[in-house]
Amino acid sequence: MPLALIPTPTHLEECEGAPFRFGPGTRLIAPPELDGVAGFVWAVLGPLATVTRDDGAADAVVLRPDGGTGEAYTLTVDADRVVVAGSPAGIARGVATLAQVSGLGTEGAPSGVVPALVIRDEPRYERRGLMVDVVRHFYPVSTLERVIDLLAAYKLNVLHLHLTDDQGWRIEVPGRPELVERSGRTQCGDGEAGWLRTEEYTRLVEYAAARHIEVVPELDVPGHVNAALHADGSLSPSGQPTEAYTGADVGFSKLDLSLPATAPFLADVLGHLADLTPGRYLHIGGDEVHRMPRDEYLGFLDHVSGAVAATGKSLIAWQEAAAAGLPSDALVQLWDSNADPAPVVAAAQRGIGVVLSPGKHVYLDMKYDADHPLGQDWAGTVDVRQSYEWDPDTYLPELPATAVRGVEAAIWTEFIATEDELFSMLLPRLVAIAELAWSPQRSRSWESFAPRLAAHAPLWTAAGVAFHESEQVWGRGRPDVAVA
Ligand code: TNX
Repeated sequence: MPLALIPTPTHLEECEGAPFRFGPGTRLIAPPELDGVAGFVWAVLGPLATVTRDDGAADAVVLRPDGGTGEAYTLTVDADRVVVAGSPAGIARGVATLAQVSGLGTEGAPSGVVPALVIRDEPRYERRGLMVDVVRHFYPVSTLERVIDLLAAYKLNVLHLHLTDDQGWRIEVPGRPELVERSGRTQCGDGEAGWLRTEEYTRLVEYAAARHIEVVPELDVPGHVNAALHADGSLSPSGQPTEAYTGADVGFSKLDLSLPATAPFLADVLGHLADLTPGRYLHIGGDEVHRMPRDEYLGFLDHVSGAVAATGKSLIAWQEAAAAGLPSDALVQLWDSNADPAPVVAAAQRGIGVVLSPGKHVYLDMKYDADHPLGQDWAGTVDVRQSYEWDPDTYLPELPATAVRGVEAAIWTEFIATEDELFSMLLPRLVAIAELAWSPQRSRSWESFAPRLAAHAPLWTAAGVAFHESEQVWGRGRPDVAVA
């Protein structure tokens, strides 16, 4: 079987010469500005002796910054050396490719032998992400680090964390300890949840940054706020804390900007999230506010837009917010395959970028098939092929292709509880979406992708993460699939 690279690279040339072999003497040559990436390199290639200066000797993996920006990279392998060239972010993507070419030989087993080749590669979209709902069920740092490892392995570059909702509040805010103390332990059902302490969140952001992955925190307002109203009675018109909520309904809670406590609450939380965020964006939610008159909703979004601008960040919001007068540096995230997309198209015509998360393709809380025990099906069932076979540039024909800034998968966790359940919903569909978001449309096909995907299963097993053996990929209908 040929090299089973995912995402398939823009340009790949396999060369005639002898392969490179990792051995006990193999050194890593990484200039000091790549310090942050070195930890990632060791994690995927093993603990190589590392030096900062290139003396030109053989038996080396060379990380070579080329002064560029963006995520393009070149990977050149011959018998003597492996060279990964690009910007620091590009080098991180090239290292992910190197991990695959040295791990997946013809038998699909890790070999440490890298065939002579030249790969020149760059992403199709600038934003390629995953949203994880850590509210409906909570996942600790250890699980989220494993999720980041998965993103890095498949060249995704955004982890969007849904941190607040009706059922719980998952992030400490200085001066407002009641948010986690009163609302940190609840989630959907009766299990005990938890929250991310400031040090934990910071550690997670650093772990992601070493892999050139941006963490986007989401404060979901003005709806999905029962956990805040339960923690702080002054945010409710009655002045009394609401009851805790552990069901799976949406759309019943809201913030009230006419209360004196509301604006300071927003300023404090957004200010803190901005302090924790090296990236450019904060996500302000804006979805499913079913009990608020339209004018009030639009006024609220004006206020939040100002509050985000005051932090120096730009905002991202779910598609409902497209109807508001969002600033031109905002992004909107399309999710509801059943809703009228006209406001999103109109916002794009005003220059606002769009991230595509269409439920019927990339909502990874949807069941694989009607009998699947986990998740839900309001956007339909979503098997691997349904995640893979669509074109973001033409998904909304009215949307100018330049407005499409990227693709983000989402996993909502009302009906997904354990880490194994989480990974079995991510894998293998997230890997399909990673290829969709990185590789040119013309070089993708399901027929090429399915056997490559099957060849990756041993890597997931080696990483100790669960996956769903979809019939579409591993079924008896595909006798040509080589599984190691
Ligand atoms: C819609 S997608 C929601 C979430 C639910 C999800 C379940 C979006 C912006 N809002 O509150 O968890 O459906 O699939």
